[in-house]
Amino acid sequence: MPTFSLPASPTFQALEQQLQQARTWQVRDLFKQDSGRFDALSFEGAGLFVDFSKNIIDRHTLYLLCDLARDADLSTKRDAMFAGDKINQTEHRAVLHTALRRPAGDHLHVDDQNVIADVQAVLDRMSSFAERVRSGDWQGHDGRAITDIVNIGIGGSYLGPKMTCQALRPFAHPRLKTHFVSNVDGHDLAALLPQLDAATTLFIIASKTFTTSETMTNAQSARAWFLRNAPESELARHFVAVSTQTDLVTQFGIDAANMFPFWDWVGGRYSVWSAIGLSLMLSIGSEQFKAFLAGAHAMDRHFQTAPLESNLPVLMGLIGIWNRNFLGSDSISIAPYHQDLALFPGYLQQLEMESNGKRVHTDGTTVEVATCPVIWGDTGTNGQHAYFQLLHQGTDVMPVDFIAALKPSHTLPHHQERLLANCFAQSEAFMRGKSADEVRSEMRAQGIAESQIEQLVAHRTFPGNRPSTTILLDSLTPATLGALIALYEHKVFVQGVIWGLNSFDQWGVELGKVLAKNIESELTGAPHPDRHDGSTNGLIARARNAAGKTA
Ligand code: G6Q
Repeated sequence: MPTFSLPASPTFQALEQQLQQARTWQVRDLFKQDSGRFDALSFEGAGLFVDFSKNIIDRHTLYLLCDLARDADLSTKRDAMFAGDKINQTEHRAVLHTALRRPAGDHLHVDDQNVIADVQAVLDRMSSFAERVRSGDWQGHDGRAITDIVNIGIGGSYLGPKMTCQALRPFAHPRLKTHFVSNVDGHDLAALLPQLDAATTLFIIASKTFTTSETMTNAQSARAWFLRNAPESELARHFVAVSTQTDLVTQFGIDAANMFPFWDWVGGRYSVWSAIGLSLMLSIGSEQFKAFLAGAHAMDRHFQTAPLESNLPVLMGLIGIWNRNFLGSDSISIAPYHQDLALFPGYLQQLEMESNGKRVHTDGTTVEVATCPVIWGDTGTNGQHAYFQLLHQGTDVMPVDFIAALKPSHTLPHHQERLLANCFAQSEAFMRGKSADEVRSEMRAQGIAESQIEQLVAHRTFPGNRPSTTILLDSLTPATLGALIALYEHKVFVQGVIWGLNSFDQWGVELGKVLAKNIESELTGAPHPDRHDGSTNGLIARARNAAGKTA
């Protein structure tokens, strides 16, 4: 299939013309002119409600953007992903995280193998293991039940499990504490180990390749710590693995019976739905984990079947293209108004920036337009008291994704109304702004002197017209969390298609890994100044001095 080029597409000129008009719009005026705007520009699917109406768009903009998606043959490319075509061309792999959430009994053949049956077989094994640990039937070496689960993994083998365990903490098993160690920095593991009792701790070594330096270093240190506290014969009760590499897992000393496999067609950042989600299943139980998968599957079905014009991931992706490539914004702030989603912005950083942070098309030619914006953010209301100043009055316009649940999972009075009021007020303020005249009359009403008003008026003016999208969940449950993550996954897919990228490789993380290996050998052995520049040699020398090594 030929690579799509955004500027060469038939609809590009029409969108450029639309942009000329859009530059004259004030969204607050569009609401006054069109009483049906909210209903026309908000959509529902898979249990989520998404309000796009505070973006700098009108109905015709969406119509043109959907034409752009048709130019790019989005539907055919989407169907190819779901069918298991090898769309990750640089790694010759299918991209089938969607198969991980399909119902038992479905069929999907990849290389003559029914992958749904394989997925279900692993899910069954995970479920029976999780239920044994949760019930206390799986015991540590002195006969006590497991109390602490430690997931050792990094990147995609860390961010998803940690984010989802936190998001679903109201569903967590009361006896099981879940911990995550990812950083090769020994401060990470060293801070955790004193809190653990080896006899009641279960380590999950989560690594697709089982060669990742950070994970293997932490796994070896955890193993050594365990063996200082328990006999080697007990290792099998306390270490399990999630990987695609049986040989490496057994070489490490983990029983193959305690390894939960997955497949090369599951990308790291799309792997929380696979056995990589074992820590989540241990925490919330297999039934809730299946509800999480079902929520994502509902979003998959919506993405596959809803018309482009009301398809949530399609519209979210296309409005992101409009903001990035036409209106020129270069970052998106993610603002979850739900404390349990505190790690969601960080999770999306990997999902979006590792997937679409690229500068060549699938055929190796250079992309002519800007690709993935910077993704960042923190929970509301905390962000309001920190960096929202810049979002309201800074020189750059940064779209915001607000995410909120209508019903809380706590029972404290007053909090929820205040939380939602803040969420809705922020999107209103970004859109509406406050004109100089409004500032003046407000200050006059407060009896402030004219001279003081004129001193302050520019400071107290808000430009407004700053775009945002609001995503509402009924409440944060395994099903709605699954749908929310899948919404963003498919948004990333849509944008990858429009930019003509392979969203499923990550060659950009390789160079640093190779250089780190060389430098490590120079920190432990002899230096090789011929390999480096003056700065890198200088830094290596300082580290060697600090460690007492001679030049
Ligand atoms: C994600 C990347 C990356 C990966 C980690 C961990 O898409 O591939 O974040 O998940 O590098 O890899 P392993 O699971 O192989 O240890």
